[in-house]
Amino acid sequence: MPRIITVAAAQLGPLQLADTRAVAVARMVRLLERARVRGVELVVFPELALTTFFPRHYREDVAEADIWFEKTMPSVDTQPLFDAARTYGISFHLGYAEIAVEADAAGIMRRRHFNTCILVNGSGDIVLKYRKVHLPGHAAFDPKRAVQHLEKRYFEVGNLGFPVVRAPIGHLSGLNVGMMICNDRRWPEAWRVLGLQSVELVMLGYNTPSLNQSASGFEAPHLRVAHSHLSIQAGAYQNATFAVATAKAGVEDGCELFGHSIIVNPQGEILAQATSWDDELITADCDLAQVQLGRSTIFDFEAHRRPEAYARITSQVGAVEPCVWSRDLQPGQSDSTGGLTRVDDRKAAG
Ligand code: ING
Repeated sequence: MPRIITVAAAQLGPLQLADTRAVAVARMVRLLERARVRGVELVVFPELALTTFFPRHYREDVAEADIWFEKTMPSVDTQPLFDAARTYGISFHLGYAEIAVEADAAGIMRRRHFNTCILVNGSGDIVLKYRKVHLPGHAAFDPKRAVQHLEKRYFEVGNLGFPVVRAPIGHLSGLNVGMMICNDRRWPEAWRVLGLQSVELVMLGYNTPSLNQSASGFEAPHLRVAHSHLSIQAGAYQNATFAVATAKAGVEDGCELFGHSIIVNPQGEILAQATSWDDELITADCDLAQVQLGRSTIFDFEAHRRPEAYARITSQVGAVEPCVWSRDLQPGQSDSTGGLTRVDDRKAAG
């Protein structure tokens, strides 16, 4: 029995500072209705889908930003979305700002703030939750920037890792699903942690300005979309997984976010792409058998990966200066953590 599921990226147009959650939820319910008509079983909504991208707004007192956070999920405002999904039997991914009362690393119970997404199945169960790990931008007001990007001010680093779960989705008895959020897509480590858990479909939402806001150099505008697609296509290909990447797009309070939501297959090919910067549903049939080619050949991790050469990836945070060449520097000696005894050699050595 082929495992083929129809999925959708439900792109949202702009949400203004003045827009209520009810406005966002009503638009998302309309997209769910369109998804039902097209036989879609899994819908991916964007990052921070319930509000404007508020990290562009500086608040001296961060507690004022709590108005943009959900204290419960579902809530009165979001219940219509859960109800519609249950009525249609559609699973959905939702990105939102989460306040959670839970212990921190020091064991202190407190209100914690995360950039979060959840996967809700057709029965309304929250199947998976992820909290954004890679928070771009800055924590303090930056006078040099045209537009602020204050995710480090309003969110803590996600503390759930990059989980994958095999869960019934639509008519499939099991689908290996994982999630990431926006900036995470630019970090190959995020994709690989999901790939090492045999993920078959990665869901991600994003809010990405169409113009570079930092004053740190020129970036041609066309590269904003190119880099986004490059990251998603590479991540999908190098981990033999499908990916659904959904934008919040359009001009929010004068700040332009690009759309170009895409659905990508395990060969890194774009199966569908949004063409507007507004509410738009794009769909694709995903034949999960397509993950096998990469997984059994080029990206057969068990056969080909060499973690003993990758130590820098988890032991280092920033880059270090390289060794300086000299005649007595042996070839390969420069990576002090690499070139360790290969696992096979270790086995041979007993
Ligand atoms: N947005 C942007 C993103 O990673 C960004 C921030 C844009 C970083 C362009 C670097 C370059 O797509 C979020 N919300 O992470």
